[in-house]
Amino acid sequence: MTKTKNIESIVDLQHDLANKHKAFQSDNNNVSDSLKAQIAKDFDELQKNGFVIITNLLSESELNAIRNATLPLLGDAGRNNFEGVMTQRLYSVLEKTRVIDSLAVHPRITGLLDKLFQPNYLLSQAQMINILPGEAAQPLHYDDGFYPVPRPREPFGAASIWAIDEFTEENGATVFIPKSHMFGQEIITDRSTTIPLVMPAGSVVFFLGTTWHGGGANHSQHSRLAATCQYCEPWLRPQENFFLELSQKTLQEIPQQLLSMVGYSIHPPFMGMVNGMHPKRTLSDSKK
Ligand SMILES: O=C(O)CCC(=O)C(=O)O
Repeated sequence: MTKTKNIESIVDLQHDLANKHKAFQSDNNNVSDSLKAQIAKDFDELQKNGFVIITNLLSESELNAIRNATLPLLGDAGRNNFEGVMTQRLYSVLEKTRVIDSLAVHPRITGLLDKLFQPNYLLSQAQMINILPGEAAQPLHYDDGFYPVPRPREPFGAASIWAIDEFTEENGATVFIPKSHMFGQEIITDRSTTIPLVMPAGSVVFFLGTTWHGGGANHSQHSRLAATCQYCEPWLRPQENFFLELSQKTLQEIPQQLLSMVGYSIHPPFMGMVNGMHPKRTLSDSKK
């Protein structure tokens, strides 16, 4: 029989009360000193500019696997100029293919997320974005603006954009306003202070949910494919409803850390519960 826990005050409720399914902890014991140093350097850059570029993380064969699995799944172009009328977006990516799982939980990314957010932070959404030739620039925005809390403030979210094709100024590299994570409530439409994040295929830009950015115009003859993952604090509502999207088959196949990130985790003491229990208890078979 499990020992009964004694809650003396509200402070005790902030701790992990679960017996069996403890909070997901990134495996810091297996992180080498050089990886820790890289993550610390990336984090400093992120705090300074609101974004950090990490180059050449994916091999040519990984890039080809992502292209081969996702390009055939892309459908019509977007429904407005924010989605992009010349941009194809693939939603519910995790239910359709396993090829971006390792990007979502890449150690260079989770190392930064561990520093930014509370344990059991969540994936907020994942998408493929294919900007076609002729696309105009996307309106500037910041990604956690739908949480109605005035700026300046700490970010509630953060995101990665992975260059599956090379990002060039011509083909629609994402544009960013350096240091804009510190801006207040002003609405930015002027693009004169933006810079295009030119990077080789296989690189990623990671940025705060408060950093102003937007997709670039594609003046080239070729499409520009990217994979993007957005993350948020574990006490916020994610944009994508993974509970309705992901089948039991997918839940069995994805890595443990991703399972926690799509909502099979608890923000202590009870946020995320099912029938008073940890949500992992709803899983069939092995991960129960
Ligand atoms: O595709 C890009 O470069 C950026 C897209 C973006 O920021 C978005 O759709 O929210």
